[in-house]
Amino acid sequence: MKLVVAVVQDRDAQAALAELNRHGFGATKLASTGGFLRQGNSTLLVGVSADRVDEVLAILQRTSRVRHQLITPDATGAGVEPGAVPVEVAVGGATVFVLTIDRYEKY
Ligand code: 2BA
Repeated sequence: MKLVVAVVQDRDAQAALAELNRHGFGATKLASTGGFLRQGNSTLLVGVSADRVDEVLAILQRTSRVRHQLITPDATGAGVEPGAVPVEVAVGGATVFVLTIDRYEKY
């Protein structure tokens, strides 16, 4: 048994959930916040047998897009410095962790 933990952009989460459900995977969506941009994103939890992990990864790959975002660095958190230059960051598609689950119970 594996647990796929995937951080995706909010805009991609519904499509990912729909595809996961369509293919018979159970999933949970948690509201999360990126530590760098401090903006909302979605974390999907998908419990899956080890032999089907690649199917889940393929779904996440095709439903998650890379988007480019301009941010103005605020290193201290005290406010953007005058004259600070915006930089572009590429966000997404999906940041995925696959964990081995020792035990899975459902009551
Ligand atoms: P954020 O932490 O808000 O990061 C958004 C995007 O900002 C990242 O996209 C990356 O392109 C950029 N970024 C992050 N940290 C940076 C830094 N120190 N310097 C310059 N640019 C930086 P993604 O890599 O696609 O990550 C999207 C979201 O996935 C992240 O949102 C975070 O919520 C999650 N994530 C990414 N890597 C993670 C990790 N190793 N552990 C846990 N969560 C992670």
